[in-house]
Amino acid sequence: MSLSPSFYKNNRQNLAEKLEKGCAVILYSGREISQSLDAVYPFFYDNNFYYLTGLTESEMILLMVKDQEGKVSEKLYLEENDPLTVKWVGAKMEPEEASAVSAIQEVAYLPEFTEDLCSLENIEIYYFDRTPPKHQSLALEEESADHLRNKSAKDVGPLIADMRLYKQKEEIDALQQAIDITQVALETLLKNLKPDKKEFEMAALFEYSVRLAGAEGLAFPTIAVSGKHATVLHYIQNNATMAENTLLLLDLGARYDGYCADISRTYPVDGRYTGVRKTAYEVVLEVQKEMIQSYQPGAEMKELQNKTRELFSEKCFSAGLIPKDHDIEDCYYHGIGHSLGLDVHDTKDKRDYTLTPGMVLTCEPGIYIQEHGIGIRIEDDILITEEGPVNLSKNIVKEIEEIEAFMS
Ligand SMILES: [Mn+2]
Repeated sequence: MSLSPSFYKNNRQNLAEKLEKGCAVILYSGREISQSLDAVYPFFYDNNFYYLTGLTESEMILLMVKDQEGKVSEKLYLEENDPLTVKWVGAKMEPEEASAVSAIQEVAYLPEFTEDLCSLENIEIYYFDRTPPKHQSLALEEESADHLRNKSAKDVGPLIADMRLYKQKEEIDALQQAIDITQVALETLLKNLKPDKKEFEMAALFEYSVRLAGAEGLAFPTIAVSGKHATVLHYIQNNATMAENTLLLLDLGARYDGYCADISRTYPVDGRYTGVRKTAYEVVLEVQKEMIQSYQPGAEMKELQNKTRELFSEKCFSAGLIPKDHDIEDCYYHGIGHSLGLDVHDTKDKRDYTLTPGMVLTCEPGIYIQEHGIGIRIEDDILITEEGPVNLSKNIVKEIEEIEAFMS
């Protein structure tokens, strides 16, 4: 998995342009984390490292230097394969393979990193990635730490976050693939949705179908929650039996070439929307459609949030779901959307966006009413363009008649 080498090369060039003269950037792919004895947690590479290299293995370092004249050089460092580890867990990438993926010409083994770093002259500013998680930050050798003493250290995270917020053609294609695979897997799930099954059967079926359809895995742990537990936003126990006359709230997504789909749908366990569940579903669907239309260039995330609140207040009251003086925050207590990309909640340090062409944002209004024991969320992934919003997940069923027909 990875996009074209020129994509990563361009990203590095764009980053280099943002840097001042006389600085170096040090990025690290991450380390394997021990789970217990000789078992390790599944490794997940640093997304900023991936964005600049396309590489997904542990213990890789990228060193970029912009000298006092503004000349940029880049070099990649890899762990050397040792024959015993190769026998047990397989070989890691060799320099020529890593070079082919990343379009980085100079590739060496890790011990050279310390040497190269310590021999840098006239470089006073060092950029590190301070994006969480902390346990993935690079641990420097003592010599390197000595070399860096009295130099200025900066965070490269915000610079890369600014770039990642705007999606390029190849990234949108990857997101579309992730969404299309999510659709296929969701349809398999929907065909098998019935009362008396367990929530985890639905989650497992989705996860199996996603892999089968060609994704490398999940964008995030699948949420499959029925009935009254659906008022818990990130419920991932998924162990209840699904009852008749309840809804199943699904929040899930496939990951493709590193890019995440993030889709929510709320389906009737027994194939029919009835009673208060139907009323509430209609309200959420109406609000969602109206909000998608509001995803126009120039709109502010804060305004969109306020507008969602107002729409819900008005519609929930007129549908008889809540009393007039009810605080809507009791039933709608999350954001209308977030940026989507290599991370599901992409580019953490930038949440107050002005919507701009090239951004991909989720639109996910939801209501959660304790009194009725219901939670409903509908989420699509929206590309902002000059011509207005483009719903990348428009083919995933959400109209009542379509869903009921599909399940019958
Ligand atoms: Mn989301």
